[in-house]
Amino acid sequence: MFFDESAIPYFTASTIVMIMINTNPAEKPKRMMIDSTPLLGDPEALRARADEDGYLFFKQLLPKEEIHAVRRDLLEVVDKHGWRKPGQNADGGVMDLEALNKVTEEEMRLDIGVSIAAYKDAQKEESVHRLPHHPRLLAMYGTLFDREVLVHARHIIRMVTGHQAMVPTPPHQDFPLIQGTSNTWTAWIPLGDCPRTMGGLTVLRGTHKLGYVPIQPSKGAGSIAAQTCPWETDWVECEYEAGDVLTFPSYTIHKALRCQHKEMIRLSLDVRYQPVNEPIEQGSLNPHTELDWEEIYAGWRQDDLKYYWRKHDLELIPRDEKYLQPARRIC
Ligand SMILES: O=C(O)CCC(=O)C(=O)O
Ligand SMILES: [Fe+2]
Repeated sequence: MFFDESAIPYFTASTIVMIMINTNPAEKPKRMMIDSTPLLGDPEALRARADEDGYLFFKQLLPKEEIHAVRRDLLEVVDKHGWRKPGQNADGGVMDLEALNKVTEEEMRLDIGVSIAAYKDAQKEESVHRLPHHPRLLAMYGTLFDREVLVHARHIIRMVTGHQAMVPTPPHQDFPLIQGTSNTWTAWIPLGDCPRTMGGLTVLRGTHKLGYVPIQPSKGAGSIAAQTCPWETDWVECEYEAGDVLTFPSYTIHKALRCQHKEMIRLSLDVRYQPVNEPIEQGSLNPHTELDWEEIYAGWRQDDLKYYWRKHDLELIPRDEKYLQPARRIC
């Protein structure tokens, strides 16, 4: 060791080794998400963690089997459209990219990963609309908000594929896209195991404190990118398993990692939650596709979740286009 450690009292030996290895900041090893499950019984500590980090991660919040049931419903849709390689079990996500690449860019939903027609079929699946109301999710948000929880109705079903026109979701805040109260939280729910090489979601820790960050147009889901400053590098990552849940408030900057397995489909849900007594942008109660609720509900077996939000006296507010106008961020 050529450092005299006694001369640098604030550094431990391991810190010195880290500094020596990480001469290039771009190579800094990524921090992994902290599991907040132990805080679920301590609301104050849970809120303090959320306030500090701008995200909460819960290992195995949801039963794996329930996640896999939703996954299978969506893979059946993929199968119906002829894009899944034959010879796999019902959970297998290997795609026939040659078949999928026959779908033209105009026919694609590039924010999703499959065709407009297939996405409509996916949106009709009852299980997709039931999972967001899982008692374990409602209990977690009830603890976090300490108020009655409203589940937004517009769920996004990511069916991210290696279609030639797809690009990973760029860094963004959800606020300009969702609006309503900034106290709206996104749950990102992987529908299957999603290691980093599969392109899971990563969060820029602490950015919830920035407020609204000006946007630039971008390729990829949402079509907007938040501009980050050079020192904002604290991206936290995760090796997600089916049953894990990530959640963050709507100013937190996040993005998807690049999927390194082009032939695999990455299935996940984005679901939003907020306290019921705060304003909601009215579009958050519409389907995330060109179908009306009656068309979505047509094949459902149960009625309990149809128009569930109508039982609340909600403060509906219109969408404000100013948040989607490009502007430069001064760092
Ligand atoms: O799954 C993705 O690629 C994007 C998800 C996202 O941005 C969200 O859940 O808000
Ligand atoms: Fe997002």
